[in-house]
Amino acid sequence: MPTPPRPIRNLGVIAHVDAGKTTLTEQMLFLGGGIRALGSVDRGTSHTDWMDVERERGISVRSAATTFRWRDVAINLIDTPGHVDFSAEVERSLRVLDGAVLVLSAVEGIQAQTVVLWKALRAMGIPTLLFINKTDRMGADPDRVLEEIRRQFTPMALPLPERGDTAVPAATLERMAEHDELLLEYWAEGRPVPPALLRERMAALVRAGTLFPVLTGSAIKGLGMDRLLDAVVDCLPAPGGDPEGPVSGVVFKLEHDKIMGRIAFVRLFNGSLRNRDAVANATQGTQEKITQIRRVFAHRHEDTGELMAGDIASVCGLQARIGDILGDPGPVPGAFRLAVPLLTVQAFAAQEADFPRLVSALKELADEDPMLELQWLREERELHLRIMGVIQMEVLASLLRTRFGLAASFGSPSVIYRETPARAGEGFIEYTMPKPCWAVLRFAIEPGERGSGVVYASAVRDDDMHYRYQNQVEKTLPEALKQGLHGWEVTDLKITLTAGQHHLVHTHPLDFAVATPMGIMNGLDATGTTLLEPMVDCAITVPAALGNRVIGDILQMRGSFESPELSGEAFRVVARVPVATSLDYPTRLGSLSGGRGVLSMSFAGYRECPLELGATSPRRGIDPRDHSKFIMAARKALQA
Ligand SMILES: Nc1nc2c(ncn2[C@@H]2O[C@H](COP(=O)(O)OP(=O)(O)OP(=O)(O)O)[C@@H](O)[C@H]2O)c(=O)[nH]1
Ligand SMILES: [Mg+2]
Repeated sequence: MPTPPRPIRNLGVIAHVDAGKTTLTEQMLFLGGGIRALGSVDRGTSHTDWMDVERERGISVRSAATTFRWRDVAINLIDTPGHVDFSAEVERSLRVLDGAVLVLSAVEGIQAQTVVLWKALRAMGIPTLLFINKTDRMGADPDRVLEEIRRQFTPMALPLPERGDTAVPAATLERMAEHDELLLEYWAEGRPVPPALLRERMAALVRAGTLFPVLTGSAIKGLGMDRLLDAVVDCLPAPGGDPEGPVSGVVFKLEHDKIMGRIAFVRLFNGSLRNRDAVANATQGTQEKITQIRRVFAHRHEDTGELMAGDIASVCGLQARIGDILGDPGPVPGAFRLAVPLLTVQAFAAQEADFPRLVSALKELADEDPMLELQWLREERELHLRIMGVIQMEVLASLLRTRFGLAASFGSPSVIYRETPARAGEGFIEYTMPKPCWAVLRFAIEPGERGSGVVYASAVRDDDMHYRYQNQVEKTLPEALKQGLHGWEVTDLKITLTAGQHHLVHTHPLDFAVATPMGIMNGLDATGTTLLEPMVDCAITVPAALGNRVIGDILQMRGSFESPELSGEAFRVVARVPVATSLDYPTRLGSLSGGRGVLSMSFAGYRECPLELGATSPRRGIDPRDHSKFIMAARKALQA
């Protein structure tokens, strides 16, 4: 029986857009013998950017997973996209990594998305190597970037000593000694540390997430690649997990194959899977059947027939969605939210006759990627999707064309607002008619802090309202909060169930699911709601002469900014602006600055917005405030 090659590294390459991740990946595949000839992102021939739209645009859109070898270690490498529109891909990949290479440019240094990614890596405790790329470019200054990293990220970012190095800088040793007792002894006694010991302690500190080795090089010229790969093998952890244990895995990526259909990329944390195994999909509550397990190399795959704990492979036969958990959810790390879709957009078929095909194509795409949250309004014949940005729209159009042979277009995107209670208030519902039914609920609703989401508690005793009815209220809340007074999702609030009553005879099992939306809407009517709009942080760099113009733009977009900086010929400012007013700013800045402006954006949460500057969304379905109609519809839906 074939056993997967061990040891393994599950490695992610992560960075701001254009930092050189795919170029670096190409070099690693080449050195690892995975490919015979180097491809290039600029000529559209790299191995991991294989989608048409990736090759046309020269950016990565999907995470790509491939395996190669370095010093007898199998490296499962995930090349992630850097563009913020595709943050969801990064988010999904982060869940399955044991280690990461965070790439920075030796010219641009830390960029907006680099900060976001660094925070995510630290929050998830993923051991990280830092690679300062593009040292061949004019204006490259790796020392300055290292200083930036130390100042903004961590003082524990240390240049990795060369293998042959015997003397480690005293400052480096001192830093390490703060976290390592053995090294502390050497340092205190002023004794030189044997190089082998030093390397071993260093690796241990990296694996503990305490130390962050910094390497430099040029991916395009293939400089610094061997050292980086050595560091991956020497310093980053091998996966744990017991192949004999109960199965536990997660689907982090889906591909579509003309013959095989849906192919799921699975990282297994525990247990083993084999061809023809049945496996429980814990997320969907279904049983799935595996038809084939493959290991993916740069441009071929091998039918390995088996996947063992700690490893990554592609699995055919599953109907899973991205993010689904197979088997035991216990060992699977939670997902770290990098971004949420901020825009909604309507899709149109170029030929009216293609509408039904467009519906089924988008259903298939949304089934693979739940983030799209496809809404099909049958009566209106409308299709709405949630997206991160305009580039994602182009990608969807291209997918519809290449995979489904469909010509489709999208309307102009509109912002997804939210709502939050304007003040504290109470919601009440007595659902006792038309019989048979009995559910009485009283809620206290209070505004919560920005970003706090929905906090729910019950202050009702079991005797008054059976706990399974209380559970039903809690389960119904997300649906009840999907549309507030202005049609947007209601968030940042505290809801307390202060009173509730069931009836021993009259209460029907689903009465509280019908009553909850009515009680909540009654409460929102009492509190009123404030509109919230999504914001982005923009780091803008332009030639000094354009500084005033940019400040004017920021104010006009209803933005605010902090301490603009002038260094030499460059004007730099960090601004926070509404998504609604800044959608086309990348294009506007481009033409204003003749392409010399640099702009990076990252999501900065939601903030209050006057209703007249925002928008309302038409209600879908029946308003729970229209009790008789709502009750009829809800009963019918719940019975179905
Ligand atoms: N001069 C120089 N250019 C590089 C280097 N590495 C990458 N590039 C160039 O930088 C651009 C972006 O490279 P990619 O490898 O596509 O960057 P990426 O990080 O994968 O980009 P996304 O996946 O779209 O976020 C291309 O034009 C590369 O040729 C390098 O070391 N030196
Ligand atoms: Mg790329």
